[in-house]
Amino acid sequence: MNKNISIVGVPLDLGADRRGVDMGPSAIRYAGVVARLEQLGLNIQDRGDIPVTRPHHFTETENHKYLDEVVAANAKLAEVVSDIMAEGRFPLVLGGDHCIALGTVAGVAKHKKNLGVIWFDAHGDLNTGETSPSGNIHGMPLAASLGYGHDRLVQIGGYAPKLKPENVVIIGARDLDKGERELIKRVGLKVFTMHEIDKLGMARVMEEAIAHVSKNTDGVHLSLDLDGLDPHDAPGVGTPVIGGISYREGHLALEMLADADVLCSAEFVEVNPILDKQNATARVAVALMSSALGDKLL
Ligand code: NNH
Ligand code: MN
Ligand code: MN
Ligand code: MN
Repeated sequence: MNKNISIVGVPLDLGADRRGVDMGPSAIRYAGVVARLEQLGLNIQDRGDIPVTRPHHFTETENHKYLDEVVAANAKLAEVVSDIMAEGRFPLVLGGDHCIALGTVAGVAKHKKNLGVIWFDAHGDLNTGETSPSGNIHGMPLAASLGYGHDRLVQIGGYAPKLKPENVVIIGARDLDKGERELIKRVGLKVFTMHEIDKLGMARVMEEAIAHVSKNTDGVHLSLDLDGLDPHDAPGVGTPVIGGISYREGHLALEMLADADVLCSAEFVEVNPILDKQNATARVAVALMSSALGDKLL
């Protein structure tokens, strides 16, 4: 496993309706991410935050809220993440709402022609401007990374598509919009909904998921939306959905991922300290990062 980790924060909340997720990077740092990962014997470099400009007023472009600001921040993020990869380090990106996956994936996939992705989320993030019920870009990054949606999102980083559908799995889905279900069927995406997790158990789901994303890929990116967890364990998220993955199941999933030793990059998104209870969600995020990066209980 790559022991050289570079942390980058993205204080951006314009992809979502609830304000406050822009404070996610601060909350996760406050929860002790650097010290916790250093304890694992990792070399941690904190590169600070991507500069994000405050909008002067609300804008909406063809059912995309704050398209200019989202594109600008993600273009910068893609460059920084690509630089980290070029240095042979592991990018660990702290969100921010999930629209930042546009930039992270663009930066990572530049160096991995067959990138595998584990998308841990209550949602599919497979909307386009045509299908989105909200106009929020955080519901679109997986579609855009696969080449579907607004050209300015699809082309972040200057190339497209970033991902092949057969290299992606979604885990934890329980709130999929109509257009998202259609895209899943059309491109044949592998999705482990809560139904499969309940029925098969997390261990079996992760065995299958890891096998799926490791086949014919040259690295795996973990995109973890904290709303994939149950709101009981991760209350500080903008769009909580009951019936999610437990804290323990989340740990098991990421410990199995660490054991498989396939990750090349990761991002933890949607931590909203305003909606949180005493920074619990940021602390859960740090605990899960630690599991994903090799924490052993013994
Ligand atoms: N599917 C909804 C939308 O596109 C909600 C997306 N919200 C998320 N996604 N938090 O992970 O607006
Ligand atoms: Mn998401
Ligand atoms: Mn979500
Ligand atoms: Mn653990």
